[in-house]
Amino acid sequence: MSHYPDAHFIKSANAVSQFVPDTGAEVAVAGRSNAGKSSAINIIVNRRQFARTSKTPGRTQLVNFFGLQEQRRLIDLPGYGFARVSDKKRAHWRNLMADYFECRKSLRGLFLIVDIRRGLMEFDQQMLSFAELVSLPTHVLLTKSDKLKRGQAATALLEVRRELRDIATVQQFSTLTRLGEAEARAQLDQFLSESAAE
Ligand SMILES: Nc1nc2c(ncn2[C@@H]2O[C@H](COP(=O)(O)OP(=O)(O)OP(=O)(O)O)[C@@H](O)[C@H]2O)c(=O)[nH]1
Ligand SMILES: [Mg+2]
Repeated sequence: MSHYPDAHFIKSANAVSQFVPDTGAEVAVAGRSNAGKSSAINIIVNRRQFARTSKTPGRTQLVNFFGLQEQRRLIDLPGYGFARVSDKKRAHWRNLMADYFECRKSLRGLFLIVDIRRGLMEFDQQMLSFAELVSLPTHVLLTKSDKLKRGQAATALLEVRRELRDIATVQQFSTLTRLGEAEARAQLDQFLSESAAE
């Protein structure tokens, strides 16, 4: 059964004016294109193809709002670092992200999805700096852990934990083996139950 039986898609937004009302609490999921954001959401919510996944990078190009419960939302953000888009589209993406992060009072936490084989890349670092600047609690999911041998995955985790210092927490994750599922869910629940920052 789904951890959130009433989970549902609310809407996709391409501009601030289309965002859902900024009340209650929400958690955003960000990361490089194709890192596995939508897949991670599906595992955490325990629903297949709840958020649409794709082998083609750049699948999620809008800010997608999902309702988990009354006044509790999960946001699937468009991936960054996708090379094959025009400068115009990239600028639009940047502005949309900046608008989202700057305006959402209901934002309680950020899940940063990182491919464990790549580690933290430039865009991830930028996202982390931003989260730190606005004191947004952040949790990194090192996903696709199934693609590495156990020892290699453990080393990658230590390396990222060292780089993050106390900026964010981090864990291994895999949508294939469902490694880290319970830990990720507990983190989501914790973010959503936190009260708004003053
Ligand atoms: N082996 C493995 N494959 C994964 C995992 N997570 C995601 N994938 C695959 O990676 C690809 C991209 O996954 P998505 O969830 O669509 O990635 P995304 O970050 O939402 O991508 P965009 O929306 O394009 O930015 C798909 O082919 C997934 O099946 C994982 O933990 N293990
Ligand atoms: Mg996606």
